[in-house]
Amino acid sequence: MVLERLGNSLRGAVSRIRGRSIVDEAAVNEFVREVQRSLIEADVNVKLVLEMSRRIKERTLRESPPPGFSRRDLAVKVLYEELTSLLGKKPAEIPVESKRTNVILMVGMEGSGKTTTVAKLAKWLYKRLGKVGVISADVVRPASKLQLEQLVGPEIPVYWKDSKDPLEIMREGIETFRRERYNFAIIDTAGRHKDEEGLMEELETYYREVRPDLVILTVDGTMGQAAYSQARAFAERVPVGGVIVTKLDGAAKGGGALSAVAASGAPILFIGTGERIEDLERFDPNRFVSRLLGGGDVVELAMRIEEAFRESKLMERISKGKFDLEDFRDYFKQVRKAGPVERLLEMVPGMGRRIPYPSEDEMDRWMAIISSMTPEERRDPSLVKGSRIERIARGSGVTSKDVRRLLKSYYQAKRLMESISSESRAKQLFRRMGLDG
Ligand SMILES: Nc1nc2c(ncn2[C@@H]2O[C@H](COP(=O)(O)OP(=O)(O)OP(=O)(O)O)[C@@H](O)[C@H]2O)c(=O)[nH]1
Ligand SMILES: [Mg+2]
Repeated sequence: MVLERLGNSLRGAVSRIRGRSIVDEAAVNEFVREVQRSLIEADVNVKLVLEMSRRIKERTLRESPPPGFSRRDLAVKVLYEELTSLLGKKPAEIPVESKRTNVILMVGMEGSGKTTTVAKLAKWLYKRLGKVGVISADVVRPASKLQLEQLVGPEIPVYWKDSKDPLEIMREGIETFRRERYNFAIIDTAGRHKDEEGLMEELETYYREVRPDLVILTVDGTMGQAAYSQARAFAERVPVGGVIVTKLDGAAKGGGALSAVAASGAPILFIGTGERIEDLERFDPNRFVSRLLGGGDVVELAMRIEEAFRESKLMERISKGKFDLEDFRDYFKQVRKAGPVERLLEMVPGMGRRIPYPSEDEMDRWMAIISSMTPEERRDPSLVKGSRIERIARGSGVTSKDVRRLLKSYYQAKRLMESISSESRAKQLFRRMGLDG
């Protein structure tokens, strides 16, 4: 498993705080210190660690856990979220055009894993997205052609020619793959040091002359937080579209490398997790952190807390009779975002069973209608009548009948939610009295 040590110590911190009976400030401090130690050991930048631990502490102590959850649970959820944002936002897209040969230029320091990664990526793309050719343009190390051929196997052609001019090889290689309508051409280049000005200039020339669709930088994961200045140095010279952090298998400093690359602003596309051709994984901070913390358990906890937060906020508004069209819209936005309908309708207990769920088209219309209202109308739906209905219908490109239908659904939902909310309050009361509602 990637980042074994870091994962172990973070999981240790999580299980210790979850095992405590009382989670007070001292316990949170202890938890945060343990997390700090784990991250610093993995070579994450001290400043980043301090900022992050301050946020964990503050959020865990300040936010109040939603009903049914403890501060323990909250601490774990906050850790999950903060680690995820330490590693970047969401997985970056691989920009590809379907109708022509996409050219990818692989760059990176000497020995960072360019050649190996070109082969891995070629295989990855070949399996999923079409025909892939590889261009061996490393004239410093001509053996890299053989290295590539051995790695990619017979399905993926390697273009090479006996020339001292890398640009000539690149151009002719691209031309060849274009003619044969390949979907991708991936160029392997020679390793270069960021302080070797001449070589960096050469890289700029490659970029200018070849105009690749995507420049990918390989960064050696064993270098830890030094990855930051490396990623920056390359990005200052050529537009780096994505980074592949290599050698994360067994890299003690891998956490440092990943967070440093994320901090440099470049999206991490993949990680390299071994020497074999299949050891390449798409990088998604959420999934990565969830695995680091021991799998679905923690993520599920985080999601349940998130839902409980939303639900309790909504319930509070409902019980105060404040459920307005903005809440109505937020509710459906949430429903949509989180996917499978059945699960979501449980967000408000009982709601799914009693409100007919709108079709996607209808939901689009509802969203458009609500957007055409003024904020006052959204907050006080009783204002929406007469000529206002016609204005809103015109503004959102629907009929006034549609607007009336939306209003009807809203009032239905409001009544229903109010009755559920008083029912559940009655249930809570019964439970407190020792009766089962
Ligand atoms: N364990 C492990 N080893 C890797 C990984 N990626 C590359 N390597 C190894 O790192 C060494 C250098 O890899 P190359 O692909 O040759 O690196 P390069 O950047 O092309 O090197 P130059 O062309 O000399 O600049 C090789 O021994 C690879 O097998 C990885 O993800 N995990
Ligand atoms: Mg190489």
